[in-house]
Amino acid sequence: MGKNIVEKIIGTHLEIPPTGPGGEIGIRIDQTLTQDATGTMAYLQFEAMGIPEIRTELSVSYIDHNTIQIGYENADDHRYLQSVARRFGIHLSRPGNGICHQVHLERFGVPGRTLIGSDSHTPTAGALAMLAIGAGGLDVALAMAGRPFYLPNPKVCRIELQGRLPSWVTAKDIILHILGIFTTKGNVGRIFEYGGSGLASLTVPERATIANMGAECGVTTSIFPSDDMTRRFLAAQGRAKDWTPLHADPDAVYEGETIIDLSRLEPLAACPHSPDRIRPIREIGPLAIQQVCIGSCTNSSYKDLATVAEILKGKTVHPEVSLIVAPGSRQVLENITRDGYLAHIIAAGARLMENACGFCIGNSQSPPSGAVSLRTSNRNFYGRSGTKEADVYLVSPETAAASALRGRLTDPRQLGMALPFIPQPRKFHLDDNMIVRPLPPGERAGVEIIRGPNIGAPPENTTLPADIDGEATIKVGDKITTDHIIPAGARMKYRSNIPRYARYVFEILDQDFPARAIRIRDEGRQNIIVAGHSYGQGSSREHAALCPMYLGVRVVLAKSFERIHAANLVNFGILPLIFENEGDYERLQAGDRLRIAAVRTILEKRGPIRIDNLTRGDCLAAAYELTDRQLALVLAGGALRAR
Ligand code: MIC
Ligand code: SF4
Repeated sequence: MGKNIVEKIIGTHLEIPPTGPGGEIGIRIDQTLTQDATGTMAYLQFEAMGIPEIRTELSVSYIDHNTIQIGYENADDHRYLQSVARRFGIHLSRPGNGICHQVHLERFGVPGRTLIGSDSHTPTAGALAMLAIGAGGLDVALAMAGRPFYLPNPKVCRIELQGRLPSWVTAKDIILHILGIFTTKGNVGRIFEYGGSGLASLTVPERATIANMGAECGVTTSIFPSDDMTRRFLAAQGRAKDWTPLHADPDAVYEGETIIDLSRLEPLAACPHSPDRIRPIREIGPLAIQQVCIGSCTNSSYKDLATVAEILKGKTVHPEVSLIVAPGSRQVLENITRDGYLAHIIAAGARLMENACGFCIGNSQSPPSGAVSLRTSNRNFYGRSGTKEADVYLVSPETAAASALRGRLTDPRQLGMALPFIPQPRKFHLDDNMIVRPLPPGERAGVEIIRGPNIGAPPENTTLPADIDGEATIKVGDKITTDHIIPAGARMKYRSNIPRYARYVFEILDQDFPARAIRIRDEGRQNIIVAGHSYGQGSSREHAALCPMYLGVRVVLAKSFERIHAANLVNFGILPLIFENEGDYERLQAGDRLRIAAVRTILEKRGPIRIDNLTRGDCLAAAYELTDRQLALVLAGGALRAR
């Protein structure tokens, strides 16, 4: 029987075979990436493991998220990261060099290799036929230490792209269409593998847009074949030697197939406040807009910005609109500058931002209250932009540029101009002078690691108590994202200081949560979070587990979980439980006193969990989908303690 691309890569990297149906596998990791907002904690954890240097082929530490540097915290984090990189043999991409996923695609990604990154959009590198997966920082630290990475044995679904996109319809519209089909929930454990005749006209950066936003579907990753397009991209990056072909066998087997005829697609938008609320632009109509942000790891490639420049050329942004442009990398910025495109963008009145995450994570360019903001990024979760009362729509760069000129949501086909032709450069202007290479092995040991006052040791959990005597400290609904659990934006500068950052747990839903949780924790009881479906959607930030853990959360009882967050909960010794009967969710209220008698013994024997609701004189059944490895971590109080 033939193999698909995922099976081929897993086949050459498998270290721990599947533990039965629905079980997990362990694979060897060739490359890792971190970014600064999750990286400090990942490296603190790596340090705690006492390993002298990394054991991967390549590990890169990017500084791209917290580049604002108001106060000393971000700058101290950057200095810590730089010293850690020198000490352990890690490449460092300095602030200003670009967004991790864009730079990794340009400079480091290699077809057929495995990559994990402490960022949920790590699958972007699937555009280069890598098996690239987002994970919590602790999992990345373990991979750097040479340990296998565990993932649910994947269900590989084929997405067949046929035909060609019509003019003005883009890769962003393809992935928005896919989000409309698959939505943001119910895809845990799946991998999307792309194939079909439609790939012939999709360049690597366009494939990267699609792979990037697969993360919003909640899939483990997305992957494309390595074909002639891949070869041309790597050659343009001066890395032709990194290319090898990689295709699915003709008789490969999949768990399902979805066929998309590209010629039938049209410009789309994801409406507030979820990336799967997809509607055609023509149907939404000419909504007045106040802000347009072009950039992020989804849409900030050379072609994206060159197209935007051609649309803006000789025109001026609408007087009511603030147009923000943030290139994905310094390479993109240098190339659009040399080729003359940047001048058109600036002349049209765009505000040029640093090559960094910036607006996408809400640490700058929050829109005015009640505003409509069009963004080319990947997430429009409630409050993520930094303005709760703003409506964020996710669109293609073409739609964004057309709308910035008109001051209203505009289908770019209405511009009445021919689609600009942007030739793919045969060779990009290349410059790696903002990548600090590792020191030779003999010189690493003496490097001093520099820690500022904001950088604290990662807190550890205690072993799971014999009984849970807890309270439903908060009850939340469906699709609670990690942005709800622990905000990024202006709060992100406390990423290396858990006691401080923990003050913002559930800030946008319930500002009293931390004080309540600390009171219960200090009474020697446990906090329990009660949630609906897809708890923990979105980012990989392990702080969404670590900060609740610090506040004494021991159990999350939900209808379902997203993959990365569930893994993070287990890594920090928090027990993820699932309602056996979803109806029980309604019978439980915030503030209810909950007891799980003999929880340790029951888990050790894999017995059924019963939760007594002492407030209502009620009881309910809960399930747990934990492998033996995960169960051991929960009992031990997390992966750092279980080593
Ligand atoms: C995001 O887009 O939400 C982030 C910020 O990149 C996160 C990582 C983080 O919270 O640091 C992600 O996607 O994993
Ligand atoms: Fe950065 Fe936004 Fe991409 Fe996250 S989604 S890595 S914040 S650009």
